[in-house]
Amino acid sequence: MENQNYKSGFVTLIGRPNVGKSTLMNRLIGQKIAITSKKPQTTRNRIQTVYTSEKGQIVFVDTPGIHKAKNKLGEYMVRVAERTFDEVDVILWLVEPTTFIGAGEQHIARQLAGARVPVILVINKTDAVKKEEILKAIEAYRKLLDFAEIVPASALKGDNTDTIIDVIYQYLPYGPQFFDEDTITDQPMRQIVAELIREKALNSLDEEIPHGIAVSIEKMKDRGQNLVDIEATIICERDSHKGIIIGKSGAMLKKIGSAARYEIEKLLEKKVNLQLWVKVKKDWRDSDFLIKNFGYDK
Ligand code: GDP
Ligand code: K
Ligand code: MG
Repeated sequence: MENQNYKSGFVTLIGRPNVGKSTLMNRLIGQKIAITSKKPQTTRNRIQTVYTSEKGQIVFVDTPGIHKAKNKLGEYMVRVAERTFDEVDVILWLVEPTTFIGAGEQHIARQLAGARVPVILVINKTDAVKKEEILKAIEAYRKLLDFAEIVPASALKGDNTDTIIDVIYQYLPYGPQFFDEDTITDQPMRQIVAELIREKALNSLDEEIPHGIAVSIEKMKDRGQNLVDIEATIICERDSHKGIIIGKSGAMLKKIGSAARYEIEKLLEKKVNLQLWVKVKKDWRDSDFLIKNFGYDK
């Protein structure tokens, strides 16, 4: 039966790299779909997830951060983030809990000034600062743009994140249920697995290398008896990087592999036999073909 009070729509998460967009989305839907890390430009794709409740259905769109592009992959990532502005019902803009409004925020504010949809500002990472700082940040941002609402929260701890859901519902239009209740994401399982391996590599490796890596799944096959065989390749840009990723007697690759296996087993709820390889593909981030090939294409 049609429910007249049912609401549904699309909500995009935007903001500078590392403000916690992916952490917040995972928190709101209660499952880890988007990978997160301390490093900027962790999210490369546009990832859609679905939150369903009795009140309605919220489709979250997690985007790469908005930053200055240095290569084709970077340009692609910014395009993905900015294009979503016009396609959604509500914009969630995440910022750090400070009064310093930098060039990055100014740029986003200018982009949003013309937005036709409500913009909810989330002042994230409130767990990391004193209460006065949060109040000052709210005051500073209030002057920047005409926000529908300003919500302080901690995506990491889950503080006040329920309020974010309530506020979104307030601004979401009435509409039908788009997806069935079991739908969590539009990401194919292979892509999530590849991203989890990339996350473990990001967490284990030093600054320079991670930006230049991609992960490709060569094989993912259910062997029965609750066991899945996965073969994956970590692609990097230099021979020297390959050496670092493999590590002394393969120690680094082993570390990445066992951390990834643990998470993939949680995701698939099956035992995983994971084999990892490392390959060099020079300058793949400037190749349209390879960018598409690694699934960064929409
Ligand atoms: P994104 O680039 O905007 O998607 O940011 P991520 O979700 O990848 O998070 C970047 C870093 O900030 C990670 O190390 C997160 O653990 C951390 N982070 C995210 N939310 C919070 C928060 O509420 N509090 C604190 N202290 N750290 C957070
Ligand atoms: K990040
Ligand atoms: Mg992210």
